[in-house]
Amino acid sequence: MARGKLILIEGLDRTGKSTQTEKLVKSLGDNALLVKFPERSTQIGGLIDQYLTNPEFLLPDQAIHLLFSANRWEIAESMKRSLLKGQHVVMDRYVYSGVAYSAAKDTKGMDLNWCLQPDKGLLKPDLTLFLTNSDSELRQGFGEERYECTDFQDKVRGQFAAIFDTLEDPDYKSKHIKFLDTTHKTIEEVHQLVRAVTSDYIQGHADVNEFIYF
Ligand code: 2DT
Ligand code: MG
Repeated sequence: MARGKLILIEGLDRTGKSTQTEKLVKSLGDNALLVKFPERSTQIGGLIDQYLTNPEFLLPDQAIHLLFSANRWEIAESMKRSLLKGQHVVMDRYVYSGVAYSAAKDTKGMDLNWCLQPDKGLLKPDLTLFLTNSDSELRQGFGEERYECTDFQDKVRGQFAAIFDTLEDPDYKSKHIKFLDTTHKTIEEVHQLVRAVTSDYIQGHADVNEFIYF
């Protein structure tokens, strides 16, 4: 039996990732599973949730970085089992967010390469849809969590660009990463795009069974 595909929707805050991952999973039917990172319901996820929601809950930048990665490792085996059973797994954020948000802090020694190391060996997405949006109203209305402010988001945007321009393998990038500009598009229009790109990929790679790893 063909394995399922590992599909990732990535981007900055408020670009519509959660809405689009939910709609994509629904449109793929019974055969798809949604995984959101950070997964806040696990023990490690509980610590991450406290860090994000409570400004007084302090952790060194290195420590919280490793917890975000550990949160992916906690779920890695069960994700792989689902894929092997033929289920598609659709993720809302993953390794690229892990690297971009931490590297955006400019902490000494925490460059892109350092940030990627703890995720080495995790499954790499078959398809990443990176959502960008330059609607100006998105620059207002951030929530209350750590990282949700315009200055920091601008730094994260720069780090995402650096990952895709300098860190990621160009051959992998051209085959497995698609950039979708959602500016001035409705939720439904973006969904149709996401759906089209995803079904093209799934059909075009139906017989590919080997996994790719970070
Ligand atoms: P949500 O708003 O999507 O719940 O994310 N983050 C996320 C990191 O700093 N490192 C990671 O590895 C991941 C997956 C992005 C909460 C915040 O957590 C950040 C925003
Ligand atoms: Mg958020």
